[in-house]
Amino acid sequence: MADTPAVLPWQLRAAFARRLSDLYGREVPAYTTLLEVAHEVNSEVVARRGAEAERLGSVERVTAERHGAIRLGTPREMAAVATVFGAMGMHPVGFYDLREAATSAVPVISTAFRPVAAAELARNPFRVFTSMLTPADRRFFDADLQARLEAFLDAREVFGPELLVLARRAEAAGGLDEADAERFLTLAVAVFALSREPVDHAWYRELERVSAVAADIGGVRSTHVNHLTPRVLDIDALYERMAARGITMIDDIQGPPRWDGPDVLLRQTSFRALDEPRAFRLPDGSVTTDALRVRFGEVEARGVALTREGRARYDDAVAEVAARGLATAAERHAAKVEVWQRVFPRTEAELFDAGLAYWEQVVVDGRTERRPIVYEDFLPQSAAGIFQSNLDDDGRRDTSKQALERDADWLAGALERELLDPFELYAAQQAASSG
Ligand code: OOG
Ligand code: NI
Repeated sequence: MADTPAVLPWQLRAAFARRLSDLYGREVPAYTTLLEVAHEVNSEVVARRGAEAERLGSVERVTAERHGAIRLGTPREMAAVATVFGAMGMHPVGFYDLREAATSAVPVISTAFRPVAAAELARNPFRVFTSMLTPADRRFFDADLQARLEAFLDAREVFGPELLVLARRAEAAGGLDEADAERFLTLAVAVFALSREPVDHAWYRELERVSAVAADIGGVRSTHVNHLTPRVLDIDALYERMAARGITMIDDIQGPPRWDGPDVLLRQTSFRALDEPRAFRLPDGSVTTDALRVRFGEVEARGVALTREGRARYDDAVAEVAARGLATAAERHAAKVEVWQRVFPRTEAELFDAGLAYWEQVVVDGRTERRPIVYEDFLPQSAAGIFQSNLDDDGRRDTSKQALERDADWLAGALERELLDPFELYAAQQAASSG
């Protein structure tokens, strides 16, 4: 049998997450402020509430936890990133169609790469929300723009051959030796650094008129991390404290409301995208500096994973609140609380008994007890809200045109690997725990 490699997939994942976080902190200083406030809030919650605060994850795990968001252009890039994340023990889970979930022009479909085994999640839960542009969707791009966009994307090389060779080696061998690991991490992190190469001004602005997201993806010859998101134990406290530090937050906390029942799924909020200086090449060949606002900071609080039935209740509740068309964040929040009190039980035990949420059987002091399984995934409505609240312009979409069919099977084909179903993963974890 071959020797165990010196650097295991989870160690690559943890090191990648740490280096990406350092990079993003240098590029977007407000992210560092967000991390400071998140640490402050987490320590205070644990000091105040003790062990109960750690029911959904130890303070060490929660404080180290991050998700990233990246945006790519082609099936080839998606297959390449799947190989790179595969080397780190991260697998594609779930299909999200943000074209449908967003009211402004967000022409992407997405998945999340993450560890799936409970032991791997416990070692390091780093996950990356990964979106892919859909240039063939006529509601956004006419045939001429599609052709030019695809030609532009096909001509760029985001993931170089050396990185892919190392990634394949890591996946096949279950890790890398020290020297290869160092090279792999250096190359992988470099992919997501903001490029200094001048952006073609006319091309970028042409795409931007259709969709700011399309311009961010297809207007440049490289990619970059869009945001990195720490996890907090009290997102309401964090929201207030960021505002007090002078950082403008978006209006809402997306997802479930603050209420006196169990925390379910995921609550998220973000600070607005900041101006970042970027070099542009003008039609006459000269280079100038302008500002782009695409990258932002986000924070999240995680709750218990819901079953399909629980999730259907959640989706109905969100739709009911949205249908009221309320004008302010305070009104929307109050409406959510009111709906929640009607549709969700007040205790975790009732959620479990009704088959609405997943649990894991654990033995505590000789007694078996049901513990919540934490939601490790994302929410399409919240993701759309996060995308949207950071666009200055809604872009345009022609709904009289035929939508491009894209589904989980199509995405699995593009990724050249199995696309896992989050519900099945949670159900298997629950079943395994109770023998
Ligand atoms: C992704 C937006 C969605 C989340 O956490 O739901 C997201 C993006 O802006 O690329 O990050
Ligand atoms: Ni995010």
